[in-house]
Amino acid sequence: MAGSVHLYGYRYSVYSRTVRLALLSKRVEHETIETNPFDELPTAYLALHPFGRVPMLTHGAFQIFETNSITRYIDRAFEGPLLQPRDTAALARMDQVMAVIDAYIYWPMVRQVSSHGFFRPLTGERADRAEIDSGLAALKPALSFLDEIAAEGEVLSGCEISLADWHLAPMMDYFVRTDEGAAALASHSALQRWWDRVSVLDVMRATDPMGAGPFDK
Ligand SMILES: N[C@@H](CCC(=O)N[C@@H](CS)C(=O)NCC(=O)O)C(=O)O
Repeated sequence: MAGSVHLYGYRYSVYSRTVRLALLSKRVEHETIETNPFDELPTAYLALHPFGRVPMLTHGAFQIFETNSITRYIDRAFEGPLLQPRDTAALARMDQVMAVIDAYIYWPMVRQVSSHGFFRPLTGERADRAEIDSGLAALKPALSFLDEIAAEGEVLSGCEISLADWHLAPMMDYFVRTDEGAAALASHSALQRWWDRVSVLDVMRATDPMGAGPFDK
């Protein structure tokens, strides 16, 4: 498949950052088109993404949405370091971690704890303590699960990067900006070790949504 690559994403979106991390890891030249899914979206966008979310990727005439489909596509379509383990068990772990993140982690970590504990105070919006507490409670089994996975070492080792790292890292980055999130992570030692290694990588810095650079290459 030939053609230029366009990422429709929103600067503060964790899933958009996941795709950018995959693109940067593979050194794929791309253009980012800032698309705020919380604003009214253009009809042309909705025609391509009927669910009105970000991210969406186009590569030449090909277009695809759903983050885990996009990142797997990027890994297969472009040269560069492999982001999916060759080993069957490790690949299954990667798939499992990404599915768990989507099903059980995104909402409490991002939309509850980080939104109410970090974003709303930053922008002067009313934050709801009950949302933070409910998110933290929901995350207890999820953090234990991730800690076991990190300790097992097939993925989330902090050494061999896979798509599971890029699925989780943007969410963790917001979570640890809250006192409660940082404390919760610190009580899961293998997961904390993973974060200590991953959070300092150049691609993480280059995609920091709160960094000085605009949401571009
Ligand atoms: N299942 C989608 C989820 C994408 C998603 O929820 N993106 C958020 C931004 S991180 C969004 O577009 N939210 C807009 C909304 O909830 O209306 C994927 O994996 O790409």
